[in-house]
Amino acid sequence: MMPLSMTRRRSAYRIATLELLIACLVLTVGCVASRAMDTAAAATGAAGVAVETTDAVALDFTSNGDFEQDISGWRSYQPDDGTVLSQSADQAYSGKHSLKVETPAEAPTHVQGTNATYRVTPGEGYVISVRVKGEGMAALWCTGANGWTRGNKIALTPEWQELKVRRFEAGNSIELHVLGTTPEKRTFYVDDVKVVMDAKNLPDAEVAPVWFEAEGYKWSMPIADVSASGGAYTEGTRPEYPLAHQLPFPQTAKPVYVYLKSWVDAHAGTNAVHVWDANNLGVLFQQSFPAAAKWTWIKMGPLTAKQVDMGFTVAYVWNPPDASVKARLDAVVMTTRNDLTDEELKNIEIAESGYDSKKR
Ligand SMILES: [Ca+2]
Ligand SMILES: [Ca+2]
Repeated sequence: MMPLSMTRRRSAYRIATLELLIACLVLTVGCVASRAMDTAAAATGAAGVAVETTDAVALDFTSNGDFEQDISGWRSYQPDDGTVLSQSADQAYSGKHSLKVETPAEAPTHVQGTNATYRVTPGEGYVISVRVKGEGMAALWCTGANGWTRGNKIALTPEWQELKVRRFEAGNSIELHVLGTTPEKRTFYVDDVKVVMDAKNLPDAEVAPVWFEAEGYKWSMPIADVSASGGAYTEGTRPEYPLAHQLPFPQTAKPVYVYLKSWVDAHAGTNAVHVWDANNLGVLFQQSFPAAAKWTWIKMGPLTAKQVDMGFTVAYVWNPPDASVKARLDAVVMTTRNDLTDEELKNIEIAESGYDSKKR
C-alpha cells in the first residue's frame, strides 16, 4: 500500500495541477480563503481574454446607513429585550453621528443588539459591512429567505473595526443584525452600514468535468485506501463535519453541477449534503440523498458562482445523528454538464482533467 504521506503529496500535486487546468479552462481559482470576500480581482476567460469583475454597485438603502439624519429603520434585536437605541453625536466613523446601542444586564435572549431590513434583488450576492466600536463581543449576522449567515465574533475596542460578511440572497430582503453576543450591560456604536451587490461579470463558459481529490483539502480526515481514487478518501464521524473545506468553485455564469463520490453508511433515517460558504458562515445549498452501502455518485446542483462565490465546503448530515454512521467522500467532479453518467465519471479524460486515470 502506498504510504499516506506519499498519497497526500501526490494528491496535493494533482490538485495544484488541476487548479492550474481550471484556470486555463475558465478562471483564476486563486486562494479561496483570502479571496472569498474580495471580488474586485480579475479572472481569466476561456479564450485567455481577461474578464474583470465590475465595480460594486451601491444599493439604495431602505434606512439610513450613516446615521447622519436619524436612526430610522433600526430596532432592538427583540422588541422587548430592553436594548436602548439612540443617535450619537459623540462617536462617528463617517460624518458626525452613529447609532448608539445600549444593552441591558439581563435579557430574554442570549444575544442583544440592533437590526434593520434592507431590500435587495433576489438571486444576487451581497457584501454587507458595518463599523463598530465599544465594549464586549460583537458580530454581524444576516438572515433572509435561505437561513442565517453568521459572521465571526470580535472583541470590541475604543477603535472602529469593520464587520463584514458575504451573503447570497434568494429572497427580496436581508435582515442585518449587529449583535452583542453575550447578555451583558454594555454600550457599542454602529456606523457606515453598507449593503453592496457583489456584481460579477463572468464568462458564459462551459466547464468540462474536472476531478478533485477530497483528501487534498483542509480539515479533511484522510483514510488511506488503495481502492479509493488517489489512494485515500475523507471521513466524517459526525454530522456537519467538513469532508472537504474550501474547494474552488468555477467562475462561470452557467450553472455548475458538483458530483460527489460518496458513501454514507446505511441507516434508518435521512441524509443530506450541505454546501457551506468558504468561511463556513452559512449553508448555501442543501440536497437530500438516499443512503447506500457502497460508493455512489451524488449529483448536486445546480449551483452558481453568484451563490457560492470563490469556494465552498462539503459536509454531510444524517438524521437521527447516529454515532455509528460514517460519511465518506472520495472525489469531487465539477462541470456545467448535468448529465454525466457513472461510466463517464469513472473515465474522465486526462485531457480534460490532467489526472492520470490509469492510476485511479
Ligand atoms: Ca455616521
Ligand atoms: Ca480520493
